[in-house]
Amino acid sequence: MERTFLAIKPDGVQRGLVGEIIRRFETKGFTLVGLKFLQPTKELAESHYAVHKERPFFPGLVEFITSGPIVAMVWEGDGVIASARKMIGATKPLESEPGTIRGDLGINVGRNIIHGSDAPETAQNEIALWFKSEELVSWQPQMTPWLH
Ligand code: 3AN
Repeated sequence: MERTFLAIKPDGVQRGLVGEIIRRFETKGFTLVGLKFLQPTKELAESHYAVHKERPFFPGLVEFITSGPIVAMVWEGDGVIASARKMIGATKPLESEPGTIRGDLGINVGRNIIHGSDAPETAQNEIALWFKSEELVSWQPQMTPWLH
């Protein structure tokens, strides 16, 4: 079953959006398999955003993501990587559609509330970076299978 890495960034936590964001993925029908609350180290943030190392916003991005606690999560379900990206919305909040997390809740590109893996390979790498395998719980909700 497909898995993705999602993280509620410091702005999402500071603004009290943790419950709202988790609710959206739960009610969509995805399954939570990993969850932790932590303040990332500089080293972890730099590894996570390594692809952006040469971009001008990289130092500010690392400083921001290490500035406060975040909620790191792994969610599971059919097509969860692409579906979560749709639910998150475009990177630039002014391009993100209403109905998406960023479209409904944010207006600033540097403070865009949530991160979601963009492809199967990045999902695998990000899950391994943020979670030990024993921190992930494989389980099936005991509900009508078509719901999930
Ligand atoms: P996404 O989070 O939608 O996958 P990426 O991977 O292009 O977006 O960028 C990673 C993060 O870098 C974004 N979530 C955003 O916080 C930050 N970022 C991207 N572009 C800019 C920018 N022009 N100015 C400031 N921060 C940016």
